Amino acid sequence: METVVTGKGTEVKFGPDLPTVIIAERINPTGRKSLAEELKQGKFDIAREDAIKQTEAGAHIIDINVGAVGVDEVEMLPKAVKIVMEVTNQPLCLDSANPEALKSALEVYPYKALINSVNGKEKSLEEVLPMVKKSGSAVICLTMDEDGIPDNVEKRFEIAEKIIKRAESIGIKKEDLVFDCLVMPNSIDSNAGRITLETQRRVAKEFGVSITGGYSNVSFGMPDRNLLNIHFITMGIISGLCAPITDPLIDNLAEAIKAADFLAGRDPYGMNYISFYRK
Ligand code: THG
Repeated sequence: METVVTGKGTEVKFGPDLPTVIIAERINPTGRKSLAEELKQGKFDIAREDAIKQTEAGAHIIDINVGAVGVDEVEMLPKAVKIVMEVTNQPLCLDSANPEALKSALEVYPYKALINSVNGKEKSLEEVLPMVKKSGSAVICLTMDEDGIPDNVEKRFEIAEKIIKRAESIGIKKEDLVFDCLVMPNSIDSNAGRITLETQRRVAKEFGVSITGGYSNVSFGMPDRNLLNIHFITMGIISGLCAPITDPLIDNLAEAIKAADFLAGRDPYGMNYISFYRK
């Protein structure tokens, strides 16, 4: 099983038996006042610079989220997509809770995108899945529904099953569904990380699908967030994680991922690990 997304002349593959790929999270105004301010003024200098820096740091896929108070995502998401395509050939992950914004961004993206996201809510399934099918994109599936984010593995698993059934019923292939078992701040509930990882293992084992997640969420409210983020990603990698949404600029992250892939049997003979050190 392999999930494939594309950019200009670039193809990125990930899956349960493949090396981990990085979905770069920095183009997101949440918690970044300067970026939020810039987007409000209709400017993209920081976003452009972030796309360049993240690509140079080895990001495989670039997430674009322009959601902030005072920003019209339907107008701004496609504009950001065009700007980012000018400076990187990596595939894009179109990140919005607003289906209309996803639609307008898809209209300007001529390759196979990763849509972020659909969830188990009836409204989301009805609006987003047809868009996925029509555009031939892949999509991130959040294991939450009308009742919010379940606090237990069983319920998250059931939502994953529901999304798979609905997607397959309209002809979307399983390899185009990338499950996000929901990463929550471990500072609020000490079991948050454990629940995410256990859900991932169950979803991966039962359905054989690709797994992603907003891995930086785990460390909100704690000191040395980068340390926690690196460790949670390496723990995720042995629990089905294929493509974390994270900050590729974190020191030592790339090394840690190469090591974890090798130790988890996802880098035969350590070829990637070894060639990384030759560089
Ligand atoms: N699942 C999916 N998509 C997502 C998320 C998810 N997209 C958005 C988010 N969650 C993942 N992206 C981020 C981006 C930034 C941060 C966390 C998650 C973050 N930012 C710092 C802060 O807010 O303090 C600021 C960074 C800086 O200033 O450099 O932590 O869960 N599918």
